[in-house]
Amino acid sequence: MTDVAAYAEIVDEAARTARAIPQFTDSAPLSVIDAYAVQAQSVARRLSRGERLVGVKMGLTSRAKMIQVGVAEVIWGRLTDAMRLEEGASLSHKKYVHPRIEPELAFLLKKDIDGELTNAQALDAVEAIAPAMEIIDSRYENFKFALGDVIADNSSSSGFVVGSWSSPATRFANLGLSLEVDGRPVEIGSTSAILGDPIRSLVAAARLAAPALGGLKAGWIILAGGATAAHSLKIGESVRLTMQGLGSVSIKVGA
Ligand code: OOG
Ligand code: MG
Repeated sequence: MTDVAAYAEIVDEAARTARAIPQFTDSAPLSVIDAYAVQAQSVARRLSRGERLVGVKMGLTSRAKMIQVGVAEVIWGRLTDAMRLEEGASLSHKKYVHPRIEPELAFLLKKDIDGELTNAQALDAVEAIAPAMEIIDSRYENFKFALGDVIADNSSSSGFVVGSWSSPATRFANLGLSLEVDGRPVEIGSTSAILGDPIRSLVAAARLAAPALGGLKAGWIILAGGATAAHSLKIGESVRLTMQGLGSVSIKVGA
């Protein structure tokens, strides 16, 4: 039997102190149900330290991401206010184990949603969309994990930055995007890499994550998942995501 509370303390401490840990699944199997229970308890520890739940991140919603990490299931994690970085901010590399960054689309909800929705119903709950970047930081050594490990580790959530919001009337199913580091493109892609259309990621969030959270709430941010492989951040880099028609968003990497 998995000791959920003990596992939750281990991943939470690894994240808090930026220290890598061995994969749980190296020593014992970890079911998806238990892994989400570990995630819930580890994030509850963050909330008890004063952080606030502000949304959900979807993960492994593109082939590029599934291939990069070797896990082929859509997963989700919880976002807190402490994970949000201001546009143009400098993040501190030493607060992470081995941070990576990836281009995403963010949804801002204007209605509570839960359960089985059509694409149109999901779109109807969206107040605005924005280009966003997620900073992921697996707490496992060498960024290597199995499905249960990554779910328990809050699906590698560690930071996110959101650009300017646009109307959801902007068609966003197939927007070109470029992730640039120090002015050079390192990843080029399209929002269509996210489940064929990022709205499907919001539908998946309502089906998979909402039941565990008592619904997805108006005012929450939902990150649709990386559209390309993630880039490993190095001190001194400036990273900018530009998304066709939606503008750009950037951050810097400090020591
Ligand atoms: C797992 C989290 C995946 C995404 O956008 O696909 C994710 C990882 O890559 O560490 O955030
Ligand atoms: Mg992501």
